[in-house]
Amino acid sequence: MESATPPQQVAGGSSWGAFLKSIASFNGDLSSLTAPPFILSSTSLTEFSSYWCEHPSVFAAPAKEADAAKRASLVLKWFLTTLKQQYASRSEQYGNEKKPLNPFLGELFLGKWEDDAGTTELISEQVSHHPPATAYNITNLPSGVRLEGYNAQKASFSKTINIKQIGHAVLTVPVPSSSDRETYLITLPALHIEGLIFGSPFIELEGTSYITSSTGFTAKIDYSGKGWLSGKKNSFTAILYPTGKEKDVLFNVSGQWTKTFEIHTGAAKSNNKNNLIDTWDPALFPLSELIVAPIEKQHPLESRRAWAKVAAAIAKSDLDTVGLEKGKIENAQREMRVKERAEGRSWERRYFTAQNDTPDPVLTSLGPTVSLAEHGDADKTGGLWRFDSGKAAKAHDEPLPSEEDAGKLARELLGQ
Ligand code: HC3
Repeated sequence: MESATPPQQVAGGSSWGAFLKSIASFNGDLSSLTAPPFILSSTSLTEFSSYWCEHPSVFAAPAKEADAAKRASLVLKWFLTTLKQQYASRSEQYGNEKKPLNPFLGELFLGKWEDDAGTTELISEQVSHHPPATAYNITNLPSGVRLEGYNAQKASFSKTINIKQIGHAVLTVPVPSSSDRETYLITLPALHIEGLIFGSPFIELEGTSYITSSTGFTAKIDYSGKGWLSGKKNSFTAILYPTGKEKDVLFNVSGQWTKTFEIHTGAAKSNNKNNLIDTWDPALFPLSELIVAPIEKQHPLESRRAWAKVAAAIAKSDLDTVGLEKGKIENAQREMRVKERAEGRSWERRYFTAQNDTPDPVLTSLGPTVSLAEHGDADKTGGLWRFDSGKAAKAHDEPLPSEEDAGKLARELLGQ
C-alpha cells in the first residue's frame, strides 16, 4: 500500500498549494480538477463498481436465510462491509485518496470472482458522460443474488470538497424454498474529503442512507466522523426496523466502517454481550480476488486496455504523456459525439438501457420510503439505468473484435 504523499512542489510547477487554490474556485465538475501528478490515480471510476462485492460469500449469504427479518439484517451487514472497499480501499493508511480517471462514454469494466461462493460476475459500464454516470450489474450465479445500480456525483466546495451521490442500487434476493424474490432499494451516502489542507486527503461519510425492502423492513444508517471534542473517524450507527415503525428496532449495528462493527438484536440502549449476534472485522476476512481478462484479451473499450497508455504514464509521473494520451481519448470522443449528432443517432449502451418513459416498479413501490423520486433523478444521471439482459446476452455471444477491427475501434473511439 502506498503511503501518504506530503504537500510538495513537483516537477512541472504543479504544487499542492496551487491545487488547493484551484479547488476553492472549482465549478462542481470533478473531472475539471487539475490535480498534481502525485494525486492522479490510474484507476477509472468504472472499476469502483467492483467494490460492492469483494466478499462474495457475504453478498450471497441472505439467500440462505429463511427468516425475512434476519435476511434483511444480512443485507445490512453486507452493505456495511462494502463501505471500506468503496470509500477507503485506496487509502488504507489514510490520506492517500487520489483522483480517479474520468471514464469515457461506453467504457467497460468486466470481471468475476471465483471462490467459496461460486462464480460472481461483474459488468460495469459508463452509461453517461454529461453528466458522468456509471451503471453496474453484479450476479452471484449459484444463489441468484443480484445487485444493479448506477451513480453520479454532484460536487460542491465549502471548506472542502463535498460530494452528494445521485443514483441508487437495487439488490434482488431469491427467497429460500420459494419462487419469490425480494428487492432492496439502497440509497448512497454523501461524503466529503478530509485532510486536504495537510496534503493527505481521505474520505469521510456523512448524513444518512437507507436500505428498504419489499418484505417490509428498513435499515437506516447514520454516519459520523471525528469531531473537535469526541468521536472516531468513519463511525456509523445503523438500525433495522419494520418499515414505518422506527421505534421498533429489531437489530442495531455500530462501529467504524473501516474497522470493526457489532450487530446486536433490539435497540442500542439494551446492548450487552447476551444480545450480540455477530461481529465484523475486515482483517479476518480477506478480499476475494477479482479476475479481469489480460489486456490483450479485453474488448478495446474495456477500461484497463483503453487507459493503458495513460496508466503507464501516471506510473512514471510523466505528466506530458498523461495529458497527450488523455487528450487523444477526449478528442476522439468529442468527434464521435459530433458525428452521432450529425447522423441523428446516439451511442448504443452495451449492457444497460435508460428506462425514462415507463415507471420503474422498484422506485414506485419503495422509493417513497427513502425519499427517492419515481424517476430516480434521471435528469442528473442521463437516464434511469437498468440492466438489459437482452443486450447482455447479445454481448456475451459476440466474439471479441479481430485485431484489425479492435484497431479500427481504438482509432475511431479513443484516438489510439
Ligand atoms: C469523489 C471521488 C470520485 C467519486 C468516488 C465514488 C463516490 C464513486 C462511486 C463509488 O461507488 C464510491 C466512490 C468512492 C470514492 C469517490 C472519490 C473520492 C475522491 C474522488 C474525487 C473526484 C477526487 C478529488 C481529488 C482528491 C485529490 C481530493 O482526491
